[in-house]
Amino acid sequence: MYETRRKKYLNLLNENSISLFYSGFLKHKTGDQYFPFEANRNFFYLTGIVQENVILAIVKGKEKSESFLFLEPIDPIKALWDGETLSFKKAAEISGIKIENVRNIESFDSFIMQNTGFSRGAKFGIIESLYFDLEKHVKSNFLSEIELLANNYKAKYPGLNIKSSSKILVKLRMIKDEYEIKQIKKAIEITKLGLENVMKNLREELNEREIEAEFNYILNKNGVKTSFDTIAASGVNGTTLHYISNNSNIGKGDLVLFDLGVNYNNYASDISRTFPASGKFSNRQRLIYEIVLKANKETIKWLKPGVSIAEFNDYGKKILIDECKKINLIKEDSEIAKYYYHSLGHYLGLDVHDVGLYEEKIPENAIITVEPGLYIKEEGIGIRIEDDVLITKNGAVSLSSSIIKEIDEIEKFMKG
Ligand SMILES: [Mn+2]
Repeated sequence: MYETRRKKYLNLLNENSISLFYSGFLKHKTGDQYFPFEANRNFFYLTGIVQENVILAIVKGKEKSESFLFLEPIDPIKALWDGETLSFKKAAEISGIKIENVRNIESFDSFIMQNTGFSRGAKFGIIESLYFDLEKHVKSNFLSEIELLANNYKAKYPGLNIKSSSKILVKLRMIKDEYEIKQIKKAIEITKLGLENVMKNLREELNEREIEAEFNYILNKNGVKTSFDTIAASGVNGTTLHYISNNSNIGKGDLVLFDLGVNYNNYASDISRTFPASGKFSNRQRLIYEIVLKANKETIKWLKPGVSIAEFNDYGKKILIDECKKINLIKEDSEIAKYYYHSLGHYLGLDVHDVGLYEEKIPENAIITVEPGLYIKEEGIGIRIEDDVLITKNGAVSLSSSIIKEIDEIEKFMKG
């Protein structure tokens, strides 16, 4: 599978090049504590390996192409403390890179030197370019680790062109293969179990964090983690889009908005549901909920390959506008901005807000979220309903259709 992905990557690449992908390092937290390790997503996409300080080198020569993996050998002393790291054999197995191409990371510099020169060792011919994954992630004037590294190579090898592989990876990652669809389905399945436990235990007298714990409990039991910080927002808190404090007491008659997901084998789900803490929607809540639900369902029905993200956004928004006019919440189209202030969805995959060429049309086998919402601060109502859908040639298929969202079904479930 990873070999197939590397082949696809090679097809979109200039020849006479070496592409370098770095798994990354543990990020320091404080004292002797580190943040949990997250492998660089593009590195993982091409290797399946989650371990720090591993380098993938993909060489595309004129005649032949090959992949190499560089990692630390197992350190028996370190292993006593932290457990064993991947053996070369295991790394070869996971990545599909042949064992003779899996090497000690200490030999990496000489590998680059040898293959970019004119020596007898340069078996791929003349190398003209080095590709790095140079996508900008942080809005800052500081250079990222990978930018610093690319600059170092530029200084060390001024004869080589430095190029970015990021856009090629975005193109590939936008379109999900069968394995990826399966992982996301699995992530959604556990999300469903978590949300059912939430519905079962939701009561007006709880604090938001207590109900969040009911979700986490199911995740823990299933050996998975969240794919992003859970939002469990009651009443007016639901109108703050990225409310993650989850520490308010739930009020009488409140709706509670949950926006949450599971990371399964490095793939994310991203689901939103809104439940009445009492188990019953009020008439007003019902009215607003049905509008959001309509936008959710009709947009999913309408979606197909070839529509643009802009058209997608407009389609769902138009439904919200029309329905809000009908109930006299707004008079002019533009007034919707007061009650709906985010976009309708995003690509989903290895990252919860996954990479995608947002200016291009939505391709077949993309997975996107559909998440309309309405937020009426003055009434303490925040509602969002979000599903994860697969774009097939026959239209969108909701992968989260088994997570209930009809009012009757929710009330019935919560009644037990
Ligand atoms: Mn989302």
